[in-house]
Amino acid sequence: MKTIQQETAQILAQLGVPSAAYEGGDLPVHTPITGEVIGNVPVSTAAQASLAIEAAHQAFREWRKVPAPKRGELVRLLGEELRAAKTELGRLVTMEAGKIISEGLGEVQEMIDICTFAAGLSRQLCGLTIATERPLHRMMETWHPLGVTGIISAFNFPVAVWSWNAALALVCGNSVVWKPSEKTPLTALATQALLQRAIAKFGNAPAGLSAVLNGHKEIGETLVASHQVPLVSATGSTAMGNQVGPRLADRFARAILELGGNNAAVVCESADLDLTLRGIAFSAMGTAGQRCTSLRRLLVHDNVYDKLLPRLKQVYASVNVGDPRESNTLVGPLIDSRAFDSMQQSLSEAKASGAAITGGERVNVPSCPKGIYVRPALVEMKEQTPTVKRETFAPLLYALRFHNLDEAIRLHNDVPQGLASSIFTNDLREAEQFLSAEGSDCGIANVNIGPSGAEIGGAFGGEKETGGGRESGSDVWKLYMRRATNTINYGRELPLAQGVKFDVA
Ligand code: UN1
Repeated sequence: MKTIQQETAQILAQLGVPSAAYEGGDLPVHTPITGEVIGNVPVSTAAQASLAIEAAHQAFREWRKVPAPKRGELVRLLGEELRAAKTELGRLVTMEAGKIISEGLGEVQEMIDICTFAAGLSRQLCGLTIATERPLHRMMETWHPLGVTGIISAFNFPVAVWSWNAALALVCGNSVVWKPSEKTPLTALATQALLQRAIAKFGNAPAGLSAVLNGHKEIGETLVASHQVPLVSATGSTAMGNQVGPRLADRFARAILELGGNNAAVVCESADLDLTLRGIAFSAMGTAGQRCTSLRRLLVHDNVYDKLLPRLKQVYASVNVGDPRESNTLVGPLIDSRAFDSMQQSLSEAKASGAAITGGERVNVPSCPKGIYVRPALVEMKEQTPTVKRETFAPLLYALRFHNLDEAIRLHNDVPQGLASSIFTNDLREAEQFLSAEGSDCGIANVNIGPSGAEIGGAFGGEKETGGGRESGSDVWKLYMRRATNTINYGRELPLAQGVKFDVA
């Protein structure tokens, strides 16, 4: 039997990562599966970060001249590399982030999908032609490449979030510099190696087009401070966004912020409870509750609460928690002991406010004694306390009763975050009210599916403390480009707009 270190090294070698990139460095990488060290990654200094940004800036100056559909060809090639390496990269996501196998593979699928999307998009970066008020004039919009795109990503989607940003940035004519989470540098190195393979097949992409900078906060700070980086896309906690957002605003750079969520499901009286139960289970317990979009608040109509909750408790008590590499596991480990501590802190606060708690205790997984495994917690609250309003990044679901939809929507929106939301109902009026301007205040609002597991084709992100950014599909590409409005006079006169007269001759 291979050790977990041997397996990690083997996958990294297969994906083209040289051993010097993960051996002998000073950033230890712990697999949450067993708590063991599976790599020691050299960290970049702030000076190295500045050099990489300078190289990316020079690369941008060349890349912006390459026709967009040609740039799309590079992203298509990246998609091919990802398809070929799906099993290995998915497995590495499992090893480094602790996701179950199908979620590790799903993360890579999300990368493949955004590459397909972006390759098609590379022929559709179109601007409007706008009617002008002046004769023999034409007005139009042109979209130009923006510059170096900085990407700061979190441990829980260690590679997909990079791909949402990088695939769009590259077809838009930008270069990319990536600071991954210090908890997941190996998957970042592997992804960069796959991009390098695609670049080699592409043939003539400028050097420095993409960089990965492993390390700590200083790297992110360098990206945020650099005048050569006109856009930073940052995914992580609201506290991180609070550091990044104002500094970018200070130098008038663009920010795409995808920060904390506190996502709810509203379960109405008419809901299909079988479907609701499955929707809740995946959203609340999938990825061990460590998605930005994880379901954390369950608002249930008084008339169905006592039917739904006992069934849900049964699911919570019986769901398989364990080694994410086992095929029957649905809930893998927490990322580290800090995640466990913050979960326990929230549980004890909830208890003090009179909550009834099912689960939440450590689960002993004999083959992984140092991994942090926990039974997901279902917490029946009397009211929406400050504890409920705070995001706890763990498998923790607060349940609350409501009596009518207006009250449910009030409770739903009464938190600082605004990422994802959902309603379970078979009543058209209720569904439409929830989706209306007076309904959910989130960036994502779903009917009869949970708040998590968004597809790449839509714009992803949310309001309020979630940061307001959007990534991935729809027309999000516009955030990665600069818009020029062009007015062209093809006549011999010079009529001024608004009828202004200014005759000097
Ligand atoms: C995140 O947790 O930061 O909607 C992203 C989802 C995934 C992305 C989550 N597609 O759950």
